[in-house]
Amino acid sequence: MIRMLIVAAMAATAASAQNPAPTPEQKAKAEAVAAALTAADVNKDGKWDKAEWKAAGRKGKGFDKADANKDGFVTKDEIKAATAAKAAKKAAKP
Ligand SMILES: [Ca+2]
Ligand SMILES: [Ca+2]
Repeated sequence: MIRMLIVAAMAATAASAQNPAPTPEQKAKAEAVAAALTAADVNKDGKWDKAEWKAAGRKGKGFDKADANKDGFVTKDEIKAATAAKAAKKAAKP
């Protein structure tokens, strides 16, 4: 398990160093999340605050996870990073 995580981490590092473009699956996921973000972005500031996040039916815990810089907003970039991290974690599982 640990070895697989290391391999996944190395693969993610190599991918970001050599090929910054996400996989089609990651891209589709990120776009789906971005579309959901646009729909839930009530005040149209291009990011989610916690109220908007919860209004979209998401859990507060997920918000805290996605808000990487802890500024109280989740941006599309943070969504992308969280989606990629989730995909990498999933890929590491057998
Ligand atoms: Ca907003
Ligand atoms: Ca943030």
